[in-house]
Amino acid sequence: MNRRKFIEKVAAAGAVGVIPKLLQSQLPTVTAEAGTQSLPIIISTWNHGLDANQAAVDVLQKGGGVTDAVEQGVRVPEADPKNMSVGLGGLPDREGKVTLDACIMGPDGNAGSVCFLEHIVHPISVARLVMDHTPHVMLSGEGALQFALENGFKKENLLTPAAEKAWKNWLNTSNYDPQPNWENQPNEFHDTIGLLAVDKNGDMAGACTTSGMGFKMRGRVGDSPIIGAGLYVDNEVGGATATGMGELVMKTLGSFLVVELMRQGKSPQAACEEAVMRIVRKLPEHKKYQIGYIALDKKGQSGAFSLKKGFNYALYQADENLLIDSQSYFDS
Ligand code: SD4
Repeated sequence: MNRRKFIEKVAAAGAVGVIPKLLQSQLPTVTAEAGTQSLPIIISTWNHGLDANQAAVDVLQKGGGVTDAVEQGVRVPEADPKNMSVGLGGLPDREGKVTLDACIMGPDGNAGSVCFLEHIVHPISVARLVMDHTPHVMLSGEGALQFALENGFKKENLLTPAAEKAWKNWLNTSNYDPQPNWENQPNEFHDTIGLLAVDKNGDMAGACTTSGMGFKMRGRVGDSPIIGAGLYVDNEVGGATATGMGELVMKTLGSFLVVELMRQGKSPQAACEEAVMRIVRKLPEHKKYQIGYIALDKKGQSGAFSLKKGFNYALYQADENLLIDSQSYFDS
């Protein structure tokens, strides 16, 4: 697709994505979901999802498996030093150390995860190895690093000059006060990437990877590597993944909740809305933060919903890869 056509499509998709503030009783019913979509379909969080989706599609088109596709997809933002919220170049914790969280799930129900991992550009591939080659689901910190190094990963400095500068700047106030969408300024900050795929056979996998909240406390682990919080995939039903303030997602086990709501018959859209509403009802701190969910079911129906305006996601469907503005609970 040429650049102009692509931009027009983004603009058209964005135009339908903004809705006024929603009251709980007025949550929209999305109707464009009936029937089975043409597969494969890939959905991922934020604008870095466009390139990630493309890398995932390339794997599927070459005959690769759906788990390979999601892994290869999220490796793209992990390797991008300009992306300050995933992998290389991610914002550090308050001590200036970049610590990464990632997890992956495949169609067989298997899962792998790493958290508080330092010095490795591709935590998602370490999580994949944990899934495929250990009796465990999650490795953390030193143990995860040791496992990575034993398996041929290279130890690297992940703190780029730009991230170091941002950290030194932050030290002037040392005030941990994440703002909604603050990591989503074009060409500078993004956010966590979560990516879900359903291949032409209807098999599903998902991956999620992040450097977590910038300037977090040392040792803090977010939702992204927690199976059921930042990511959940059940090949009988569908998958979901989350971005935003991880503590709220963890307190409600958001991605598992979305998948269970789909299992009970809700559409991916309605399930994402209900998971956001769970946070609104239960956690008063929701007013300060952003949360975004995306979901995909086995038939290729997709949905997304966020607390605040400003969340977007990339959807690859029927040979088109579009950036779409999510509907949100608040109108700002
Ligand atoms: C976390 N959920 O560590 C991640 C951060 C994130 O957009 O998604 N930022 O809490």
